[in-house]
Amino acid sequence: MYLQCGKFRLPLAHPLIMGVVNLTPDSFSDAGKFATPQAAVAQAHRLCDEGADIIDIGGESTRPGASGVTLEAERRRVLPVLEQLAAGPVPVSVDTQKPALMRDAIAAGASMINDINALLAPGAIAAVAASDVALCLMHKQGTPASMQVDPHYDDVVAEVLAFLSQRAEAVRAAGVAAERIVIDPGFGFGKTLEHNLELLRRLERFAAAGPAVLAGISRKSMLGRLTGRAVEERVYASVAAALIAAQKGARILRVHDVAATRDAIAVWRAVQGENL
Ligand code: HH2
Repeated sequence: MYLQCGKFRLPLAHPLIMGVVNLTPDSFSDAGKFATPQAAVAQAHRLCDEGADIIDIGGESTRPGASGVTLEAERRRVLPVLEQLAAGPVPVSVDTQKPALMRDAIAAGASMINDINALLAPGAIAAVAASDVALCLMHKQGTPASMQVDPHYDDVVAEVLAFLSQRAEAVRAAGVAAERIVIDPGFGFGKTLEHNLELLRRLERFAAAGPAVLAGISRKSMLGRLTGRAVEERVYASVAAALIAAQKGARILRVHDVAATRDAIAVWRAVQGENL
């Protein structure tokens, strides 16, 4: 099994580590530390040195309560960084909901489009279908502005899985090869702590659905609720969550702390008897 990710073919025999670089002034997880292109590129190189298999860059914060940014502002944040990273040895994913930026990013060498809106925006599927980039389809309930107000599900696992299966089908119907599709239950996106825990507990069901599963739990508020710790002190909880997700079949771990995650995965793989 492999993921077609632009010109890269990434084996999925063991979990890949996706290192996050937020180009926003207002991300919950790193609060504007990488908002200049130089700082962002330096951070991306650091994460690659630490063992990231994919770098995810994003120019719009999606934290609960965030308001959106204009296409122009998002372009100004993302494209200069992408242009500097695209020729490197590690595939670059662009985290965006905007079809126009998806097109620009693919033209500028992005290998993956990571859409928290599961390509639901008009024109999004058409913007990506004819390329060879990987596509991450994420579930959310509501929009970042209001999603944590009162999330409700009768059966969170069944509903999120049904949504992701439908979205994967819609993308396949547009001619996208199965090897390009990734699904993500969207931890923290319109979910209570109990919803998030139930999704993690049952992650095998997503892994059994077919497409590779991405889990993005790193530093999120569910970990703050469980540990009582501030965002910058959630590395141990993040590693624990990533390891649980990996054991339950996640094939891409979206994390801020690459070195720590890589070490945990190395131990797990060794215990499984893999030759490293
Ligand atoms: N989480 C965030 C952003 N993008 N994409 C996917 N596929 N899955 C996720 O869980 C996910 C995501 C939120 O985290 P972060 O990028 O650190 O923060 P912010 O949105 O505030 O920039």
